[in-house]
Amino acid sequence: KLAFAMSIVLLATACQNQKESLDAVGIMPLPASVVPASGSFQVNESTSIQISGDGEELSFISDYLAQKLRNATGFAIPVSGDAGSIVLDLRSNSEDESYELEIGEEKIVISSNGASGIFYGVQTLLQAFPAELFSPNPSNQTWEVPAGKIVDKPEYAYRGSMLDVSRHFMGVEEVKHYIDLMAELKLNYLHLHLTDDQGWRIEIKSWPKLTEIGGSTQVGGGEGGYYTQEDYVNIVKYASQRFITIVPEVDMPGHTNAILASYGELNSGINLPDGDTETVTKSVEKAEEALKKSNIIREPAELYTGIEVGFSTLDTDLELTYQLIDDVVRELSAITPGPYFHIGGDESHVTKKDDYIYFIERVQEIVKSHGKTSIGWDEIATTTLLPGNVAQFWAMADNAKLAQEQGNQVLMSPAKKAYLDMQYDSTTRIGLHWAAYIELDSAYLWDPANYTEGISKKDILGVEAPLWTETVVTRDDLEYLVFPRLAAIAEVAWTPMEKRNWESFKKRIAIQGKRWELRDINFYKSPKVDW
Ligand code: TNX
Repeated sequence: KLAFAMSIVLLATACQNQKESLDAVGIMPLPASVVPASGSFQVNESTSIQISGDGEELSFISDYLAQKLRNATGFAIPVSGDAGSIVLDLRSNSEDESYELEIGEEKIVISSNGASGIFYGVQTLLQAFPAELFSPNPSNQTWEVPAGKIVDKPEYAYRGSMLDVSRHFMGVEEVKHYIDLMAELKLNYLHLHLTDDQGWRIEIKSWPKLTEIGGSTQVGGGEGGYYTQEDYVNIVKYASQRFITIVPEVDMPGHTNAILASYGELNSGINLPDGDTETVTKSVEKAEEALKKSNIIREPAELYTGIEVGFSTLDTDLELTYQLIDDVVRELSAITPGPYFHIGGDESHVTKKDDYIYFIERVQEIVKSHGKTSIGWDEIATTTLLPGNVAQFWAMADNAKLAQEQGNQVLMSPAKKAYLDMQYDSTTRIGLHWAAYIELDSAYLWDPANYTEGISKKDILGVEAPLWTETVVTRDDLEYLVFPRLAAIAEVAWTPMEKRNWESFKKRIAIQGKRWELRDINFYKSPKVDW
């Protein structure tokens, strides 16, 4: 009996020890190095935060950390420049994203040469606590983190996601909610797909009808919406405090029906949403003939609320087209502090090849003249790219190669792995499946540097997971498609390939699932995981 009781005690201690080890707390994405030590740090009524270093960024980060600790624990958690038990040590002010996190029994120190590094150290620290730390309500329990040391840095510089706010509009609060969840996964770029056939979502003061008319509907015929420039500035600021850079996209020359519906004088009439490819091609030929023969009467296209792609094009011969683009790029660049401007360039099926090339090369110059670097979907690599511009690989390996051969980098978003709008399996209630069904393991098990012939690590700027929203209407819909796959993509982008491991991910994503559940974040409970 005694032996039995003792073995229970031993087992209990063993379990507890195991639970308390820093490499078993479920850090997402997995850090480059974790060395557990014995003992733990406990947050209590005397815990405080000390900041060492200057700047608005550091004070934002310390408040961010204090707020999360206060919410869950109910303790005061004061912040000061004097002594404290949790030290945020910003050693210089570079762009450095790497950090060290040392957890001792008396003290926690997060240090980095860059504010973003400190922010990532904070994210890691929060995940080292029991999952209840993520609950919006205080709970009565011991708040311990296991001791040890983490040294961490990202594998890729660009770790992103995209929201298509054109097909279904998402308000400022929804975008901020998404930014919060991205930041926890150490993602650092949010690409906003601001325009498409179904809707124009950003105020342009010199072309007001883009939003008045072009922003007035969406897929399914709902009321649509748009961001004022003030809203956009607000999003940019909220994101940048969380070390996320906004990349605005204006998709062109295809995917432009909303423009052509707003300003008839830009419409060549090659803009016919109905019919199969053959009918469309014939109609295009007819429209072109009419254009050549006569002074065609330009009139606005009809607003479009379906989900076909590839039927619209800007008129690449028309000077007014470039006047519009110059104004749009100028106004949007002025309120975009990040380096990139995304010019779309995908699926321009009714733009003639030569016209497409002329157009993309000219638009790259416009973007450059406003101080930005162009990113475009992989089709833009069929044109001459300006140095430093980026091709976003989504479907065509040949295009990725064309970019690489020109000495330009590739952003990896292969539709078969990284598309968040792809269904998990044939029973998923929303989403599409033209590229693949993407289960959680499939989203995790790939190596960007070994995915496409001829594209290796040095050619890759980073990884981005786009969410197209043809079928995404509510916040619940969004969360269901995004989670847990966004965590898989975040780890693909953050953690070196040789450190990644599906078995480890599986355990950690179950813990991450608890953190989401406590905040009512809807996610797909993949049968591959023991939740
Ligand atoms: C293709 S991916 C598109 C989008 C659609 C998406 C749906 C890409 C560059 N273009 O217009 O929304 O498929 O999955």
